[in-house]
Amino acid sequence: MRWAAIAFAVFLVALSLVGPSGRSTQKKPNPSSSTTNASFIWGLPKFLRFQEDDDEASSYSSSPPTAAAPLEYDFYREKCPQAEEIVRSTMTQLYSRNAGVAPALLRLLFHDCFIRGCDASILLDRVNGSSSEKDAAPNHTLKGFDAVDAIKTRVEVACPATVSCADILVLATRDGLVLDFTFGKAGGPFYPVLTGRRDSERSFFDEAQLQIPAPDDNYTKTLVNFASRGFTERETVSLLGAHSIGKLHCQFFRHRLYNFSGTGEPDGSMDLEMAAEMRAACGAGDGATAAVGYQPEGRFGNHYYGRLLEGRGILHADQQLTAGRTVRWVRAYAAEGDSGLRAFRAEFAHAMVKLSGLSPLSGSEGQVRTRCSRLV
Ligand code: HEM
Ligand SMILES: *[C@@H]1O[C@H](CO)[C@@H](O)[C@H](O)[C@H]1NC(C)=O
Ligand SMILES: *[C@@H]1O[C@H](CO)[C@@H](O)[C@H](O)[C@H]1NC(C)=O
Ligand SMILES: *[C@@H]1O[C@H](CO)[C@@H](O)[C@H](O)[C@H]1NC(C)=O
Ligand SMILES: *[C@@H]1O[C@H](CO)[C@@H](O)[C@H](O)[C@H]1NC(C)=O
Ligand SMILES: CC(=O)N[C@H]1CO[C@H](CO)[C@@H](O)[C@@H]1O
Repeated sequence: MRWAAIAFAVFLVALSLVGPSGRSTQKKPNPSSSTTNASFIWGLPKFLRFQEDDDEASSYSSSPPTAAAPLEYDFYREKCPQAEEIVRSTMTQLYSRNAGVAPALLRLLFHDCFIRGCDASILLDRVNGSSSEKDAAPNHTLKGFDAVDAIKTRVEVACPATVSCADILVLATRDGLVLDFTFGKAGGPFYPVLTGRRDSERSFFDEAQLQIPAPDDNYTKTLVNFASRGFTERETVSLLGAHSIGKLHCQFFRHRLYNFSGTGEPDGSMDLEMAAEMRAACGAGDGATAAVGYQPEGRFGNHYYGRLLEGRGILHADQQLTAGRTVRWVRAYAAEGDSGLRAFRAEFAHAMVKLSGLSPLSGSEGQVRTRCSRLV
C-alpha cells in the first residue's frame, strides 16, 4: 500500500507539472489522439510504465510519447466534482453487502475493454432486436450490471448526463479492487485512472463472440490475443492473476475433469488430488450452477500463481501459462515471502492502467448515456 500511495502522490505532482488543467480549458477534441488505442500510457510518468527486462522491451521503446492524451486526471473536476466520491462510496456500500461485486466488475471491465476499448459497449442491451455483446457466448455468467446501474443512478442525480458509463465502470472496478485488498491479507494496489471516456453508440456482438479469450484457449492463442491489444507476455501473465478473486463455474472446465471421449481420466496437466476436489465440488450431474475459486476466501493475492505451479490451474487457459516461457513470470509472482506478491501487485496495477486505457472514445465521439444499458 505504501508503494502505491507514494506512487500516486508522485503521479499527482507529475500531472500538475505537465498541466492537465491547461488542457481542460480547451475542450476541443483531438481527433487523431482520441482514436489511438493504448498509446495514452505514454502520457504517464515514466515510473508508472512497465520496466521490461526481457526481449519484449524493444516493442515499447520505439513508440513516441503522445502529446495530447485524450484522457485526463480528474476530468470531471469542474463538471461533476463529486463524481468519483459517489462512485467510491456506492462501491463501498455494494461491497459490504456482497464482496462478489469486486470480481464481477473486474471481469465486466475486461470484457468491455477487449472489444473496441473501454467504451461501455458491454453494458448495452439489444438495440432494435439486434444482438448486443451481452448475447455473445463469452458473456454467459457476466455479472455486475446492476451494480453499475446503481452507481450510475446516483451519479445522474448529482450531475445529469455528464459522467460516462465507461468512466464509471473503470472507476468502480478500481475502487472494488482496493476494497478487496483492504479486507484481505495482501493489502494492495491502488492505481491511478484517467477519465473523460465516452460511451459507444453501438454494441459489437460478432467481435465479442470471436475475440473474448476462451477458457480452452492454448498458450499461443492467449498470448496472441493479448498481444494484439498491446500487452506483453509478462503483462498478460499478471492480468490473468485477476482470477485470484471470484468464481469459475464448472461448465467452463468440467471437460478437464473427465475425458468424455476416452478413458474418463482428468486432463493430464491437472494435479490428481485437485481433479478429485473439483469433481466433488462440481458434482457428477450437470451442476451448471456450481462454481469454485482459486482460494476459499477469494481475496486478491498471488496464490493463483502458486496453484498453477502445482498443476492446480482451473481453466485450461490458466494452466497454459506454465506451458511455455511465460512460466518464468508465474514463478516470479509465486515467489515465497514478500517478493512475489510485491511484484504481482505492482505489475497487475500497471497492466490495469493499460487495460483501462484501451481505445477510449473521447472528446465529441460517442455519447454520454443516461442509462448504461440504453443509447440516449
Ligand atoms: C485467457 C484469458 C481469460 C479467460 C479464458 C477467462 C475466462 C474466464 C472464465 C471462463 C471465467 C468464469 C466465469 C464464470 O464462471 O462465471 C472467468 C472469470 C473471471 N475472470 Fe476471466 N478470463 C481471462 C482473463 C481475464 C482477465 C484479463 C481478467 C481481468 C483483468 C479476468 C477477470 C475475471 C474475473 C474477476 C472472474 C471472476 C468473475 C466473478 O466471480 O464474478 N479474466 N474468466
Ligand atoms: C432503431 O430503430 C429506430 C426506429 O426504426 C431508429 O430510429 C433507430 O435509429 C434505430 N436505432 C439503431 C441504433 O439502429
Ligand atoms: C493452439 O490453438 C490454435 C487455434 O485453436 C491452433 O491452431 C494451434 O495449433 C494450437 N497450438 C498448439 C501448440 O496446440
Ligand atoms: C493501435 O494503434 C497502432 C498505431 O495507431 C495501430 O498500428 C494498431 O493497429 C492499433 N492496434 C489496435 C488493436 O487497434
Ligand atoms: C481423451 O482420451 C482419448 C482416447 O484415450 C485421447 O486420444 C485424448 O487425447 C484424450 N483427451 C484429453 C484431453 O486428454
Ligand atoms: C448477462 C447476459 O446478458 N447474459 C446473456 C448472454 O447471452 C444469452 C444468449 O446468448 C442470454 O440468454 C443471456 O441473458
